This record gives sequence, C-alpha cells and structure tokens, in this order.
Amino acid sequence: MASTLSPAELNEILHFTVALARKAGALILEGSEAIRASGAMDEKKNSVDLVTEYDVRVEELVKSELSAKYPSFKFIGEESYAAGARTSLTDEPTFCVDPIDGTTNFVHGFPAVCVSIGLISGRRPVLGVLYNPFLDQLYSAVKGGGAYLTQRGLPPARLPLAKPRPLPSLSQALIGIEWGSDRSADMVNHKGESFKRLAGNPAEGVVGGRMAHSLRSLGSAALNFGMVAQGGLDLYWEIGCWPWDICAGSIIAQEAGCLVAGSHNSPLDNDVNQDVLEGRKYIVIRAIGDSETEKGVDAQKRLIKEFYATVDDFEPK
Ligand code: LIP
Repeated sequence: MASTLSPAELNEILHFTVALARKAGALILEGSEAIRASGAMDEKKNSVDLVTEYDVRVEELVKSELSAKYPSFKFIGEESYAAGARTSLTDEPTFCVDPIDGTTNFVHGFPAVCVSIGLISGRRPVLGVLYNPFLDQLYSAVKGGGAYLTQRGLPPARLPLAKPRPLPSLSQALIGIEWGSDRSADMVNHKGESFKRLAGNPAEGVVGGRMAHSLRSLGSAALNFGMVAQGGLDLYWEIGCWPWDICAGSIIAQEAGCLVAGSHNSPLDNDVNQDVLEGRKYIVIRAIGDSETEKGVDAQKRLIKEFYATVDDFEPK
C-alpha cells in the first residue's frame, strides 16, 4: 500500500528529523570522548557485538523527541529491540532508528559512525537521514524528492556526486563488505569464501574469482549505503545486519538512482518491501550510466545476478 504521507508532510518531517539527527550527533561526539576515556562498553550476543551507554542515551533522545512531535507514529529502534520491544511493522508510519551505527568504530575512535533515522510508511522506507558527526556529513532523502549530501557547511549536493559511469563488470568494481558480529565457523567460512572469490584472480587459480578492484569495510551498514548512493562504492552486500541498519540508507540510495534488493532470489524490482526490510540480507548497487550497448538499469540487474552467482547464500542467525 502506498504511503499515506503527502510530499509536504514528508518535507516537514525531514526538516524536523535533520535537526534531531544533528542534536543526536552532538551527544555522540560527547560520548566518544567519554567512552574512549573510560573504555566502558558492554557486550550483547558476544565479545564483538558491542553496546555503550551512549547507544541507549542517543536512542532515548531520538525516541522521546519523535514521539513528542509525532505521537501517532510507531517506533522501532536497535536498543529498544535489544531491551525486548517487538514492534511489528504495519502500514502505519513507523520510525526505524539506529542510534549509533558503527558502534565498534565509535568505541575505537574510527570516524565512520552515524545516527540513522528512517521512516517507513505503507511498509516501505519513505524518508531517511544519516548523520556522521565526526566528518559532519549528513545524507538525506524523501521519496520522490531526490537524495542529498550536506557536508562541512557546504550547500546540499545532489547524489550521486558525479555523472554515473558505466560499470562493465565486477572486475572493475569497488565493493563494500562486512564481517559482522556472527563469527561462527559457518558464517565466517561462507563470508570468507565469498570475499575470496570477489577478490581472487581466476587466471591464477581462484575458481570463480572476479578480481574486483578491491573490497572495503566501513564498519557501518548505513554509511556503506551512503557511500554507494554518492558513487564512492559500486556495490555493498551484507547478510546478518538488521532493518534499523539499512532503513534510512535504502531510501537515500534509491533516490540516488541505486538498485536495492534482498537475497539471492529476491526480484530485482527495487521494491524495498517488508520482506526485503526484515530479510537481513541486503545488496545495493550504485546508479550506472548507460553504455553504447546497455541501459544502466539493465546493467544494475546483470551485475547483481553476476554478484549473486559469485557469493554464497546463507541464513543469518
Ligand atoms: C553494525 C552494522 C554493520 C554490521 C555490524 C553491526 P551497529 O551495526 O552497521 O554493517 O556488520 O555487525 O550490525 O551494531 O554498529 O549498529
């Protein structure tokens, strides 16, 4: 079902959400110094699934401000979920929030950290804001309104940042990947073999190797989506992260001409519906320019099929 929110309503919500993201960003910066001084952090499911007092405090700030301003809207948040809240997705407007995406980076002082505030309506993302306070980079989009990057006091720049070039094959791609926090042999073997084939040289014995230009890990699903939207990464793929990690990033990417999809057999129709949102398997490819022989949108689908023919498919736990 289509979103019930009008463009004017979405723009008003965007205006409020951008200001809130900057406020949350200030608390993240304050927390960064405190956490690096104290080293205080807790573990969720294991020693690499980290949470800090500031993940919880930022979510409380964002949740209280959103519910005060939009009392009828529902709320899904990483730390609320960790605390046992289970908000099921309906057609009603629902905020989907990750207070600190890139918590491991946050703890280490690696500046790829952001607050991610998405809005879902009609079971599809319709608004997204990502704010990285360390680099003062703010990504934003509303459905039908385009995607923008506002950084370091410069005027908003429409995404992608450069005219999309053709991408003939994965061998010319810069690909975003993540190890994630499930380090079981099963997960690490699937990811390891997949990464090996993406990077490996088929002419030097790597069966099914694609020899991509290289692989990158920003350590934040949300910022990986932002980087694909701006054209700095060609693709990003992850199995195991959650709806709050990708909700805002997915509408920003779609509004920047990207194709977003779920697992190996999801239809490549760029419909980020409930199955894709909750599927915990995500892929996004940048806007691709038409070449003499192929339309960019066809190249996006061909390359995702080539990608899925290269990597393993497996179930997140
Ligand atoms: C992180 C994601 C990342 C994934 C990590 C973790 P967090 O989110 O952004 O893509 O690999 O396991 O889920 O926990 O920093 O909000």
